[in-house]
Amino acid sequence: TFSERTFIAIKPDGVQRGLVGKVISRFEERGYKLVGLKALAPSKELAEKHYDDLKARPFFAGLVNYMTSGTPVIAMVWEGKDVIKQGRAMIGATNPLESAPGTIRGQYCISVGRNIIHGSDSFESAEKEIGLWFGKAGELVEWTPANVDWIQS
Ligand code: YYY
Ligand code: MG
Repeated sequence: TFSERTFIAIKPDGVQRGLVGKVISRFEERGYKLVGLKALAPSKELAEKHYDDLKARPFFAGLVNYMTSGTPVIAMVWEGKDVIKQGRAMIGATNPLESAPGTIRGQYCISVGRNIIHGSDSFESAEKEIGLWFGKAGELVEWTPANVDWIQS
């Protein structure tokens, strides 16, 4: 639907490598609307909750360490038509060696453990992740871009 929202995060490697603007530009230029944005160094508790479904996997501890390196993560909520699925397509496959050229991971990275960006994979995970990262009232903004009729019909 038009008001569908997804959680997108630029991971610490994406921030250190100066890719924040490029990632934001792709979503903006596609026609999606930014409704939440903040920089934060997530706690271990937040990182573990975020990746809760992967806690039995062998890479889990390393993944949490990487996310909680002390370098900030850029946490965002983007809104628009089919943004959950389209966001995943724009990001590319989890393993950057399998991400199509032109996707974010396919253009900017080569290692699954340093794949620079996160995107929600379903409506349920989007709801969970938005609540986890933007749980406080007033952190998300409802607004209407002036060009909305030129992007959505
Ligand atoms: O949603 P996505 O990020 O594309 O992949 P997930 O399967 O949810 O895994 C989350 C995160 O874990 C992935 O972005 C990198 C890391 N990871 C890993 O380090 N090694 C793997 N074999 C699989 C995933
Ligand atoms: Mg995932």
